[in-house]
Amino acid sequence: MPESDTAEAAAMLGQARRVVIFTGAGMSAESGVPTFRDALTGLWQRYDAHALATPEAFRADPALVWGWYEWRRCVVRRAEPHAGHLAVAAIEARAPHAVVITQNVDDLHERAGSTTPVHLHGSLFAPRCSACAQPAPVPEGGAEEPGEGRRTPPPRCAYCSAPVRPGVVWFGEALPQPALETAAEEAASCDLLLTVGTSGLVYPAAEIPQVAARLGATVIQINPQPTPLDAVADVNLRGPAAQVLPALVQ
Ligand code: BV8
Ligand code: ZN
Repeated sequence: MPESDTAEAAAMLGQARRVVIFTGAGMSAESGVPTFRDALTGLWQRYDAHALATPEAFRADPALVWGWYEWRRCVVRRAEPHAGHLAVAAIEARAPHAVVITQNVDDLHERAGSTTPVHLHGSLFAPRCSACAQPAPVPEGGAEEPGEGRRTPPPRCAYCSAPVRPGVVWFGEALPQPALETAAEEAASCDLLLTVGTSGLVYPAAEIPQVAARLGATVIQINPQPTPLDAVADVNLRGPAAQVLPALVQ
């Protein structure tokens, strides 16, 4: 990746007044949290993430779906934020106004010091009742590396004893309105959007960088691979988040 691109991106970032940092699963990859499309490694690989991350899958086999999320929470608990997460927190602290908008359901941005990232797709750490929506306690520990795609029966709601579900947004479910509204407002009013580690394929989240570009914001992309966001990026930094992000805040 040309040094000049990194220097140009760092200069743009240093002059920006209102910054959005939009992150996807690639942001967590170097912390050892598999990207969504790779989130079915090992013994889970017989399943398709897009099929498993749905209300239908949970209704059909709550123990399988709950077991998958338990395993993912266990992976996140063992993971550490990397230098890229710390760089994002530094950008937030330095810019006159900055907000992290993430599609990720892990807590690595929080653990790196980012203040209140907007979670468009919920969190692994906010289970709730599948019927009355009461928040449920986060189970201690998580499934060890699963055996046969290890089934773990979900806990029962303390109020209505319906099964507890993961606090994430599944395919076919609406995104939380407050998060979506905040994200849309921030994208519409920012002068720079930094998109990191997203394939830009999942909607409506994928509209966020497009709104910013359409309304004249500078868009910087960090991704080792080409994505549909190449078309709107003013600067395309072809590299991994943990390497590229720290170079932007030196
Ligand atoms: C909804 C939580 C309607 C669960 C997730 C048009 C408009 C609206 C909806 C649709 C539409 N077209 C299609 C839809 C339906 C669907 C959709 O978008 N489908 C896709 C597959 C086409 N959208 C929905 O269903 C949404 N709901 O629209 O509901 C509605 C409205 C009103 C009322 C009722 C219903 C809900 C979508 C949210 C689904 N939940 N996550 C969980 O995690 O289990 S999405 C999930 O997939 C992730 O959160 C993530 O957002 C997404 C994957 O995207 P990425 O984050 O980009 O990750 P990915 O693995 O794809 O890519 C990783 C990238 O990182 C790659 O580019 C790679 O190159 C890069 N990378 C790798 N290593 C690194 C790196 N980058 C930097 N550094 C590295 N080291
Ligand atoms: Zn309940």
